[in-house]
Amino acid sequence: MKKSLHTIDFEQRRKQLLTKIKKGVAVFPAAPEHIRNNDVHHEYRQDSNFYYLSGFEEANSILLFDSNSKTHFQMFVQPKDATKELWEGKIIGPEGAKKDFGAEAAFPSNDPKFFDEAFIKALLEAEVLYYRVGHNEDWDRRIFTLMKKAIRQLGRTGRAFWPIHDPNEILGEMRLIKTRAEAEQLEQAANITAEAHVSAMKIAKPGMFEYEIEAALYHAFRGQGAGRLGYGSIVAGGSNACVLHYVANNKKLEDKDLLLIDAGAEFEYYTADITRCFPVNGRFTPEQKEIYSAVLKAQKSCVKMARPGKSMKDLHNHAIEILVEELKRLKILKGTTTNLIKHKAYIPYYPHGTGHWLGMDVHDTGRYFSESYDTPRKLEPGMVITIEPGLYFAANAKGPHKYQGIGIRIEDDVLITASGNKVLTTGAPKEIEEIESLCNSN
Ligand SMILES: [Mn+2]
Repeated sequence: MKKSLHTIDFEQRRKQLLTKIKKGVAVFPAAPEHIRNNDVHHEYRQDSNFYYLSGFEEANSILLFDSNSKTHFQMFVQPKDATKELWEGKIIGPEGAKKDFGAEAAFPSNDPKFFDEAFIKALLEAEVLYYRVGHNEDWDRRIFTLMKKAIRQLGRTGRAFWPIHDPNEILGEMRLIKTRAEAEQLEQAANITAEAHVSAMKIAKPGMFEYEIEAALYHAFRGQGAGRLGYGSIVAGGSNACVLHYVANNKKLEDKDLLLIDAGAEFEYYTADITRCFPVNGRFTPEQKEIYSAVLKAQKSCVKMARPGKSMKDLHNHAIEILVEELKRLKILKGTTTNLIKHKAYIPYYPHGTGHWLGMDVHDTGRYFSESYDTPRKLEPGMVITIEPGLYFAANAKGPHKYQGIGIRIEDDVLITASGNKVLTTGAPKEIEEIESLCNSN
C-alpha cells in the first residue's frame, strides 16, 4: 500500500502512544455493532480512538499495545471468509492487517483464545493496564476475567490487580492537537458543509418542509464525497430553533420563519459543525435583524479573541458580556452588566456554552482544564474549536412579545494557529446582506 501522509500519521500516533503508556499494556476494542431491528444493523462507524490509531474500519477487531514486548502492536481481526465476503464485501484479514495496517502480529478475532492468551502474556510483564472501563459490559467482563486468570497464574504473591487507566486521557490529549493533515481534513469537511449550508439558503422557500432542507443538506454532503453526517442535522424553522437539540425536522416552513440549521459533514472521520440562520422568505424582519445582529456581534468578537493564551472560558465570558450588553440595549434585560452576569440573568436566552473541541467527534476529546482540573486551559496552536453563541426567545416565554419565537445561533469552526486563528467555515456566509442575497439568488 502506498504510504499516504495519513498512513504515516497512524504510525506516528502508535509510537507516541507506546512512549506514553510506559511499562503498560493498552487494549482498544472496535466499536460494537448495533442491531436496528430484526436482522438490520445500524450503520457501522469505527470507534474514533480505534480509527485514530489504526485507520482500520472493520468491526470485531481489537488493538493490543504492549510497550514491554518486542511485539508492540498486535491486531485481532475478522478472518477472511469467502461466503461472508460474497454478501458483505472484502474482509482484510490478519495477513492484510500486517501488510497494510502496520500490525507486527495479527490473529483471527473469531476465536477468543488468540487475544486472551496474548493479553494475559502481555499483562504478566506489565505494571499498568490502559483500558476504558464502563463503555461495554461484555468487554469489561472479559477484561476482568482475564485479569483474574493472570493473577492466578502468578501463584500466591499477594499482588493486587493491575491499575487500570483510561487511555482516553492520553488519546484525548493527542487528538486535541491536530496535525497538518488532520487540519486539512477538517477544512475539507468544513468546505463541504459550508457548501451544503449555501445550497440550503438558496432552495428554502415558504411552504417547504424542514425535512426537504435536511435532505438537500445530505445530498450536498454525500454528493461532495463526505462519508456520513458528523451528527444528526438540526433543521429548525421558526420557534423550533429555540429547542436546542431539535431533531424532528418535520414542520412546514412559514413565510416569516427563520430557519436555523446546525449540521456537519464527516469527511474521513473528521467532522465539521456549522450553524447558520436565514429567513425562509429571503428577508429578515426588523426584530429578527436585531437579535441576529446581537449574536453576530458576539460571535465575531469571540472569533477575533480566539488565539493561543486565551481559554474557552475566556471566550464564553466574552460572549456573555456582549450578549448581556445587547439584551440591555434591546430592553430585554435591565440593570448593571456586572449584576446581570453575576445573577446569570442571561440564562433564559443563552443557556448553552460558547464552543467545544472539534475533530473526529463533534464534541471532541481532550481536557478543558489544567491537569489538576482547577483552571481553564489555554488554547494552543493545532486545536480546533467551535464558536457558537446564540439567543433564544421561545414562544410564550417571558421577555418582549415581539421577539418570541426567534432563535439564533451562529457557529464557525476555528483552527488555532501560532499567530491567532484560521476560520475554516468562511464558505458559509454570516453577514445579513450576504445571506439575504443568497436566499434571493434562486
Ligand atoms: Mn457545535
